[in-house]
Amino acid sequence: MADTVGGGLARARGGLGLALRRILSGGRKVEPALYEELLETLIAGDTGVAAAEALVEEVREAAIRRGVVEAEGLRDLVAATLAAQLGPAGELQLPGPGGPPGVVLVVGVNGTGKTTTVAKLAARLAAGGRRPLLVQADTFRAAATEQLSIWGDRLGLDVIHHRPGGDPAAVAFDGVRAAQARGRDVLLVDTAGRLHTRAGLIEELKKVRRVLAREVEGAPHETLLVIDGTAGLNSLEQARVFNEAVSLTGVVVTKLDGTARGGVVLAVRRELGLPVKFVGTGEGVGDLVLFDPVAYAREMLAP
Ligand SMILES: Nc1nc2c(ncn2[C@@H]2O[C@H](COP(=O)(O)OP(=O)(O)OP(=O)(O)O)[C@@H](O)[C@H]2O)c(=O)[nH]1
Ligand SMILES: [Mg+2]
Repeated sequence: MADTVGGGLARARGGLGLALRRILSGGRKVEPALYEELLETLIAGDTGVAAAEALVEEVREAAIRRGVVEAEGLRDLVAATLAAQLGPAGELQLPGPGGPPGVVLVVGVNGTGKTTTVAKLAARLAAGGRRPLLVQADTFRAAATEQLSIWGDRLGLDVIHHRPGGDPAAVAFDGVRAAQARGRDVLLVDTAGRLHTRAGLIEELKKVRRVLAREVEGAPHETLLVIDGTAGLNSLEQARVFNEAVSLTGVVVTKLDGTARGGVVLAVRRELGLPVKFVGTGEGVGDLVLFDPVAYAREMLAP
């Protein structure tokens, strides 16, 4: 399984990583213009201005302390600073054996990769010995059930769903009951893509969350926002709204394959204080990588 960032995120070396390595090479001297370029490159890579400024400032201070004069000598400092600002790696926090079933609620705007991420997470959990149940609380699109059912067939996992137009919270309720009846220890709850600007849709999501919280102790144990890594910093605004509505525990950034905007992982951490838990690097079921900041930063900056 592509479980290390080095495998799955080898593409971090392209895009932002490549741009950073270009600046920090070629026998250049450390000078103000170089820090300017570093700053501009980070901002162009979607780290957000505040995160970029904080990172460059910290690198500059560390470089002075250590007397670094060659640009290449900055690589390790940039990698270490980036990793520190990204925080620790964020595995899923689910109840262990003997506890209630783990509940993972997956939310986000249209087309970010929620359904695919639910399938990928299920495969990962199953490979780790858990017994997941898929719950399709997207009753908005008829095709949503079919899409998740295809994944369920492929993975050999059951899918709980209702008719299109039904109440998503009722599906969540049935999901919990089915998990108990069938001895499943993790529920992965997919939801309809929704505009963060539509209050009614956000209320519906809150109701799904309330039902899960009422039916399972401590649930949802994870509420993951799926954002599209190519969509730019607009994702942060969405994240704030979802966070307020359903208390996010982490973020999954999808489509980080082949984007120059990988810096969004830093913006998420800095602006929202939320860990990026996983990164999607393709459409296949194995294309989900546990996000490890140290490995990610190293991968980006290693020669
Ligand atoms: N390249 C790439 N494509 C992805 C990734 N994750 C999802 N996709 C693709 O993005 C498209 C949308 O994925 P879905 O999982 O259907 O997205 P969704 O958020 O469930 O969409 P809605 O339910 O309509 O809101 C599909 O074509 C996926 O194959 C990823 O990490 N990388
Ligand atoms: Mg979907």
